[in-house]
Order: sequence, then C-alpha cells, then structure tokens
Amino acid sequence: MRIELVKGDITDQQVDAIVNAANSSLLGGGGVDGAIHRRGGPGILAECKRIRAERWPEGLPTGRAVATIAGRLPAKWVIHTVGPVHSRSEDRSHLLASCHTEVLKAADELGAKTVAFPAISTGVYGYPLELAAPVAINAVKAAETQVEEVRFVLFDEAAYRAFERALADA
Ligand code: AR6
Repeated sequence: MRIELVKGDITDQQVDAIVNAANSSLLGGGGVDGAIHRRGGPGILAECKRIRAERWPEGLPTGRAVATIAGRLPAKWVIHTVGPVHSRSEDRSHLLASCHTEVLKAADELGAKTVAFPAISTGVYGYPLELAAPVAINAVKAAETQVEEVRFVLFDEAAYRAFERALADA
C-alpha cells in the first residue's frame, strides 16, 4: 500500500472514500464533519440517521466506522469514524489506531482502493499532532487491507510536518 501526504481540504479529494472525523451521534458537527455535510449535501445526513435508527441507536462507539454515500462530493463514499477525545490521564491511542483499521475494513467491504483520511482527533478532540500522527501512520502501515492508496490530507503546515516526521520514523 502507498501512503501519501498532501496539504489540503478533505472534501476536494478524488478518491474512492474519504474519512469523516465524526462524533457518536453521526448527526454532524464542526471541522471536517461540518465541511463534509455542507459540501456533500443532505443525502449523507439522511443515511446517517437511518444507520443510527437501524444499527446504532445509542450512537457509533469511539474507534468504530460506518460507510455512507458521498452525496455531491467527488468521492464515492464517506466512511465515518469516531476518534477519541484526548485525555492527559488515560492513553487512548488504541482507540485512535482502531479508527484507522476499522475504516480500512469498511473500505475493503466497499471495494474502495483509494482512501483519504484527515488527522482524526487533532481538532476539536484535542489530540496533540505529535502523538496522533505516529499512531495514525503505524496503524495504517500495519493493517491487512486491499486498499492500494492511503492519502492523509492535512489542513495546515503543522499537521503536514507532524505526519511527515511520523512517516519518516515508521
Ligand atoms: N479538510 C482536512 N482537514 C481538516 C478540515 C478539512 N476540510 N477541516 C478541519 N481539518 P476536527 P476531531 C483538520 O475538529 O478532532 C466535529 O465537530 C483540523 O485542522 O474536524 O476528530 C465532529 O462532529 C484537524 O487537524 O475532528 C466531532 O464532534 C483535523 O482536521 C469533533 O469535531 C481534525 O479536526 C471531532 O473532532
């Protein structure tokens, strides 16, 4: 599998699946989540509501992933995952790693060969980039998957540099 790093906006990516840094409600929010629903249109939220009602009435647990259509986005699917909120007193890196492996599992079920990830948990959820980047890179590298390209789409220079260092060290 190829791992690529790009600076940019996840909603611009022409890949089979883009990943949403969602919350358990699957009903939208700010950051990546807000951008995806805004640009993808109401079809994505409608499918999220159906998934909540049929499969996850209490919400999607942290570290899990589910796929929906991508509406008006250039991708074919959105894979929604819930990253951990960063905690200073508890190591939640296994949950962040799980987001990446569960997304790749969902991608395999869809037949998606190219997947674009944002830096999950590093915005509203407060995970330091220096901690999140190696967890994300190592989880993707270790995953057994048919996905051929994983693209990390980093919103700013600081995120890009953290992922570049993590990739060099992996
Ligand atoms: N494209 C790529 N990266 C982005 C974009 C974008 N359009 N917008 C922000 N980022 P966040 P989280 C970066 O907050 O920390 C939502 O309200 C951002 O700079 O989107 O997992 C959800 O509903 C940061 O580095 O996700 C949840 O409640 C990274 O993407 C909660 O936020 C992730 O930031 C999830 O928080």
